[in-house]
Amino acid sequence: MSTKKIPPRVVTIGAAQLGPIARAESRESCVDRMLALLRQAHAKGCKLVVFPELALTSFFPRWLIEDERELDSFYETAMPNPDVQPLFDAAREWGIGFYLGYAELAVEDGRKRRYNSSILVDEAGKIVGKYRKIHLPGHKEFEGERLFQHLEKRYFEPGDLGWPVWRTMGGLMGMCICNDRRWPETFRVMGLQGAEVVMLGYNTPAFNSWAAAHSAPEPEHLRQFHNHLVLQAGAYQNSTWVVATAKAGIEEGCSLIGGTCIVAPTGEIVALARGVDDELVTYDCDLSLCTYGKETTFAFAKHRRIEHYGRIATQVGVVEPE
Ligand code: ING
Repeated sequence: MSTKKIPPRVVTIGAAQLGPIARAESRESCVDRMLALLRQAHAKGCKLVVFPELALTSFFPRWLIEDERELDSFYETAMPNPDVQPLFDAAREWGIGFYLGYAELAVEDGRKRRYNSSILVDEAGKIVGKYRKIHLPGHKEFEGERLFQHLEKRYFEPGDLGWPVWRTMGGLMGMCICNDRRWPETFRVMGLQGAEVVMLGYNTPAFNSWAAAHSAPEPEHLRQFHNHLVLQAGAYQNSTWVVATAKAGIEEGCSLIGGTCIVAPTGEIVALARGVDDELVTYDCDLSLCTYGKETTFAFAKHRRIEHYGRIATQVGVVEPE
């Protein structure tokens, strides 16, 4: 049995967690905070840095915002734009790629389209690809009994770009956003494209405002357990690295979980943020570690039986037997 050694393909990756962003906080302030983390990442030899979901604003879906101009103020109408240009410039100067989550306001077919989006920028400061969040949690209409709203279904349309995987920065890389991580289909669609790194940002309230309003049981510790459970499962079941970065801390009175982490293709958490403020965690991710799982347990071509998977792609909700 030839013991051919797979040559290492190490990419040092940083997960750049952000603490709370105030409702009135400027884009400049957010970008300055991210530049400080990018500088730390540069000092640690990172080639890729993952920032959170909606990293340029407070998590505004927690509020009902009825004035359209005020709502528009939370979105970016161009990417890059003068506010984020310093991030692109530093990335190019230091040769570091990055993932940035933001609220996207696009005009397509003469109509305003609103998405919860992310971009992947390479080490030359070039936008490699864009992703628009597909699984939107929460609700569309104001729900008075909630302690705070979660109006992502009001402020965003479901993404229309699928889950692409790009060959960039020395590997096969894909993106998703927050709630997407709870759905195994997210990781599998990228796994079926050979993903070696799946990166994502998240804003996850520490407690469920609906459950709290209905005194339904959901202990806070479950939020962190479920966060890591789905990230580790996604990594293991698709033999890919997963980098997940929180916006954390008490943001406008709403507690957001931390738990920013880097997960190996084995499903093990190899780097974990300790606090709930701005914090960088890094790891030397050897992308060749994906190969073993992709060639054995999760050699999809060898083991998958798609003739039995029909319901997954053709049925939306539950259909119970008679
Ligand atoms: N936030 C949460 C998330 O999926 C949520 C919403 C929390 C849904 C807990 C279900 C359970 O982490 C975002 N922004 O999707």
